[in-house]
Amino acid sequence: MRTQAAVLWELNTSWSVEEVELDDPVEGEVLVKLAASGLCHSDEHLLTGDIPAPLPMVGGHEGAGIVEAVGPGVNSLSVGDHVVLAFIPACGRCPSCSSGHQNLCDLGANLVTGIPVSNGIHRIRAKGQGAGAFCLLGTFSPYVVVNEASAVKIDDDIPLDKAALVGCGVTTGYGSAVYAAEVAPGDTVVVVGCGGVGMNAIQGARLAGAERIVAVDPVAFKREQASVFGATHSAPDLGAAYALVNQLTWGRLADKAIITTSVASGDLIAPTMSLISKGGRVVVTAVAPFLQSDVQLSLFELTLFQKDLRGSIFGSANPRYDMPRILDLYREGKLKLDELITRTYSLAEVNQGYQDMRDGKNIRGVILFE
Ligand code: CXF
Ligand code: ZN
Repeated sequence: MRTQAAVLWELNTSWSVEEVELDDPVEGEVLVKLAASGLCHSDEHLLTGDIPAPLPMVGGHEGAGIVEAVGPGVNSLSVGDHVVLAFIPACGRCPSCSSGHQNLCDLGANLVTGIPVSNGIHRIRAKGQGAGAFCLLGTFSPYVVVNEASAVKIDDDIPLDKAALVGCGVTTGYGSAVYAAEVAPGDTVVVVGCGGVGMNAIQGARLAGAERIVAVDPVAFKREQASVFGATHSAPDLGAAYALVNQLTWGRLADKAIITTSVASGDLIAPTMSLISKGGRVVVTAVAPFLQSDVQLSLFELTLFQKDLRGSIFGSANPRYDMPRILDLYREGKLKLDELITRTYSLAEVNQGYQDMRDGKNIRGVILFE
């Protein structure tokens, strides 16, 4: 079929919204008509080259919609099913999936190349050339063909524009607090960076029983919004956060800190490690540029204060278990999704959406399809 898509042709340019050719689903794949796609910072990482990937690539990895056709051999989904697309597929059979770590599924190996796991052949052609689908999804298009491992069935009553956010930002943030940081009742938690992922780390920390949640962000609008999601305090930078946490905890410092800035960098590690107490943990969820390898870290404190520094992808969550569970929390009014969406755009406005993100105007921008 012919459809529209936002394609990246060259680094540090902009998304080109153009007509592309999309193939029918093959064995194990489904065609999904999307209702919405979130604008996550990782697509910006693709544009800047922080995440090195072969181009052209159709962007977008945070989508939800309705299954319109199924290929041969698909047995987990039917036409008409409402689905959220997970930015890492979960095959259910590899060592990671079968040991409860679907976020590390072996099918994720081609996440960044965007080459379909089903048969290694591009499903999309742009200007006659094979194009990848970012995170094996490519949700900057009203139609996607994805492996059934990337699609999770959800209840029909959940609004799809809200559900889309659970495909990356919500689950990543929530899981960073609940699973990666293992926030416990009574904890003091610092969340560094309050965009679409950070706000959900705040929600996850609140649901896990944190007593104090300190939101750190230089943008006043984001610090204000953080209180809507459960932050109890805020600070504009790590220096101010240290003074605040020190005073709030009578010098014991925080139990957990979660880095969810738009871009991770080595110079964030030492000041964030200094926010946590003996036996505390720092989780790095933000993505750093591929070539970034310099980190300042007090190894003395790491050992003597038994501190823990941990990376996390997809919030260390299991998409097939956690995404429907998060949507249940939303339905029960215990986790906010509506408030995450600051502005909506048409596909043609995708570059405006990213400019608004760069300008710090959005918690989440969302593309709505027809
Ligand atoms: C990213 C993580 C790095 C690979 C692409 C997707 N996560 C989501 O935003
Ligand atoms: Zn994302």
